[in-house]
Amino acid sequence: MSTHAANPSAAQRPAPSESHAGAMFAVASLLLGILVAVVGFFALLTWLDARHARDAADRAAARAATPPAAAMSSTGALTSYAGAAPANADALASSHKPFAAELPAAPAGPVAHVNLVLKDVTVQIAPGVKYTAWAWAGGAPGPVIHVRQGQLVKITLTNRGAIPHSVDFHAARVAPNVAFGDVMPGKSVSYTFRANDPGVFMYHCGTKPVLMHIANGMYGAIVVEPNPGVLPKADKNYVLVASEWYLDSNGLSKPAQFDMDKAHARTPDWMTFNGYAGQYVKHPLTAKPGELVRFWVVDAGPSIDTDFHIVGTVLNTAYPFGDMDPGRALHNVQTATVPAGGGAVFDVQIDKAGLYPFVSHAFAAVDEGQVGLLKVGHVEGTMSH
Ligand SMILES: [Cu+2]
Repeated sequence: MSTHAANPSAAQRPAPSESHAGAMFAVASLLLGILVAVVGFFALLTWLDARHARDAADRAAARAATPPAAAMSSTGALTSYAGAAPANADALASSHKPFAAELPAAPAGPVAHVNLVLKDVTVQIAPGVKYTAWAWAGGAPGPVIHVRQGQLVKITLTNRGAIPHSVDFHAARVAPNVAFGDVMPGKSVSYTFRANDPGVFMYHCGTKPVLMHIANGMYGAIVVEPNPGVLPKADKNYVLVASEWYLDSNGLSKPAQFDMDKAHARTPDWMTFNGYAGQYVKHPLTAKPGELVRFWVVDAGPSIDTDFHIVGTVLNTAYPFGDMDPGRALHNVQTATVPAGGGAVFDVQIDKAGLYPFVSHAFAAVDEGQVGLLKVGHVEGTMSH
């Protein structure tokens, strides 16, 4: 042990000797040497680690490039039938009777009786495009149901299809294992719930595989009208149910059926409001200038959100996610997302006469049919977006 270090007074010397400076230099050099060695060691570790990571990445990439035979699905080679149309598509679009978007009246009295009858039917989802659907009351979406907040809703589901089905109401707070169970072909089942939550909600078949049952047309909307005085009175009320269709053929010569690979890849052939591509382009919804128009929108999916937008105006009031508390509403927004399995309500007031397209502004959806027109005032002609 150095006497300098052992003697506290040594560190206080005003002028250290030559030998002391030399010792300090030697110690500093040693420390520097150790530091270089340590830094070098960690650099080596880092390099090894990076090389290991790169090797792992290379191995993963190689695995991805050569998947085992069982995992080799047709993803990436799916055939799209988007836009398939017969020569007389325009005439068919004109003669098509559009799904009634007008909100029906809510039943009077304390109980709302809802009868849903399920059938296997062939529906049209675009001009000349047929699809083998599982649907309620003859089409997809199922009937628009309108009840008042606080009403008791009595659901009766009758299965006239070939396989078991069920019905799940998003407006209900009930034990799903009790209420939403499967109904065998030829049978009926009933359950009740109190519609305490206002808004617009999806209902759908919840039988496995749910993706297939929804995609095949087993969905609809229920509007639970908020208590009187909560919302400003609307002059027009329209209900739109957005959905996707996944086809195994173009559906022109024979009805198309569900394609699970496309549904998993979320690459629909058609996307619609109320089940039929572009039906409100040929048959616009209407309003007078200055009227308050309320859209009750559900996105049935099964998998893709709807980004609701009206071209040429701004949504005066949006009730996102169907939360009908006016204190939480949004004002003057351009586009609002309605999630798959969710709902939202939009109020618009348009002063200038014209044709105003309503779309999902995720624009692939427009190309695939999720577009309609709101015709304000007396306007000639039509347009699509
Ligand atoms: Cu079903």
